[in-house]
Amino acid sequence: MAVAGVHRPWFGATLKEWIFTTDHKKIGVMYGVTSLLFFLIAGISALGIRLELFQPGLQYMDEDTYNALLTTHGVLMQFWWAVGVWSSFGNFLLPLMIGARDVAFPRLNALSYWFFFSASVLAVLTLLPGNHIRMMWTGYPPISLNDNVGQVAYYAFIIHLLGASSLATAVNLVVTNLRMRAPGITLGKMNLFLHAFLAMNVIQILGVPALAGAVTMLLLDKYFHTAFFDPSRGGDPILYQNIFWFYSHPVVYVMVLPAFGVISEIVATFSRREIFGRKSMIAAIWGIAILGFMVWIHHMFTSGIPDWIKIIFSYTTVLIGVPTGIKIFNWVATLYKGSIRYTTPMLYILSAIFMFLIGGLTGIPLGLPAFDINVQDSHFVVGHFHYVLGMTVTLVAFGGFFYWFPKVTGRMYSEFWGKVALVLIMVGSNLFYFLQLIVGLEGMPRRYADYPPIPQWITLHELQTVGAFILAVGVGLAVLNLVLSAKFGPKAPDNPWESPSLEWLVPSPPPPHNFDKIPHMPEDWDPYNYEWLSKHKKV
Ligand code: HEM
Ligand SMILES: [Cu+2]
Repeated sequence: MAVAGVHRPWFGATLKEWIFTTDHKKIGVMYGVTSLLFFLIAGISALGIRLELFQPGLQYMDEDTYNALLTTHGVLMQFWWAVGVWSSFGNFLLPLMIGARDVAFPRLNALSYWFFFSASVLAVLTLLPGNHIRMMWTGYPPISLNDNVGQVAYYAFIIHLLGASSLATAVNLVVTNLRMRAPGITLGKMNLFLHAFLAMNVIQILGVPALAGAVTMLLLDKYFHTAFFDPSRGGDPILYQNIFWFYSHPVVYVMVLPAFGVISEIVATFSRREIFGRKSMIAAIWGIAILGFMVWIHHMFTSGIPDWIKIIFSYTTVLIGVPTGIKIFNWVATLYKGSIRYTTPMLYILSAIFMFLIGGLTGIPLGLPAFDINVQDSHFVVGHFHYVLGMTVTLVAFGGFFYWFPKVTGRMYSEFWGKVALVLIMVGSNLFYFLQLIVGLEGMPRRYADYPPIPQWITLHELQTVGAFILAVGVGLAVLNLVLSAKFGPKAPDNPWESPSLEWLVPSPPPPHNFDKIPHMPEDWDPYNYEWLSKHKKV
């Protein structure tokens, strides 16, 4: 069964074609390039932070610059990398996987990207000296109501642009997924990647308005003299925290659910079998999405919340470990008795599962107020979310980049350098983040540019900085591998991984309209039926 005929490469488009395109594949590539670029900028600001923390005292910058770097790092990593990178995967892959020619609203899709791009330009401008924003990614009042933290209006505008972009993308992808699946691709036969994206986009649609509301109220307080949050005029700063975390806890699942989807695809392909407990996987995705909206108070255990509320949210937080555990169990059970192929993407994904385990296991005690009040706002929390968010999302994104690289570019990456990069990333990041957990347990507060010259702390900080630089070299190698292979890599076959999932049944790179005829998927087809492919050799 051939699902696409003429091979017309779309990749060599002119600048004008890139700018005016409504092709989901080009837009996906543009998201990928933008978010990777911002990942690098955010990474470089992190190296600045780590350099300053190498020794006690202030060596390289003043506190204000430190705060600006930390804000830039946090905002870019979360919104541009951990959220933004999935717009790349979603845009490129979703229509291909469901047998559609494009998303439901292609022009809206282009608008989403250009909103994202405009926000990107504005964000880059905050790096200029007079333009710094210094209120951290959380923007808590009353600090954010002070005049010395930078332009709140500017920051709010960036968030609104991003929010509009995310909302439009989310609506677009949900409609595409639900309305445009080719005949034969039932909900039950949908890739787990698509289920994860569906849930993630629903979270965006429900959550983004809350964040937009929070920053709008902040704006009104700052410039129009309302008093939602300003305690000096009778406002309640805790109200901001509630609204902010109502979105910003679920957003961690916006970052990690797509990663779960990608993990499932890659684990299945390279174990040559369907994901163990596929239905329970789908249930777990939705369980996480729903429970994710019921745990936000765990970010506020030290904000003077009544005890009975803390207890309820402690239960819900620990409960979310159950669907999360189910997913990890199912991936491992898939590997068991699978015929595993240790390709570069597979090794990134296996490393990601390992890192997620450490991240998840540090999250559970944080969900218990009795433990959390001791480490709140310490480097322990920073270590926790760098395991789950920093490393899991990053490893999965790179695993996904390598996995779909042949499809996107029509070329192969270097297996050898992909693996070398992974070794450096794993050594560097564990040296960095594990010691961050330890120095946090010993009381190192987060967001401080300086620390007392306790000999053990100095050693722990020095080693972390060394780890951060090893990690950076690994990431640099991985990016270089992608960039150079896109130009010089050997030609890739259409389906190098021998997967029956629909995106692999079209040429690499896919032709402009993906499918000449909308495919009708036969009864015996399934994206994870690896025997199906050998019976239909022609594709
Ligand atoms: C079993 C799963 C998890 C549990 C039980 C858990 C629990 C927690 C708790 C209780 C906190 C608040 C700690 C404090 O501020 O004192 C926290 C912070 C955080 N977690 Fe998790 N977490 C889990 C998974 C994740 C995942 C998957 C991500 C991201 C992909 C994530 C990202 C974060 C972030 C970003 C913060 C800190 C936010 C900030 O204050 O700036 N967590 N986690
Ligand atoms: Cu949370």
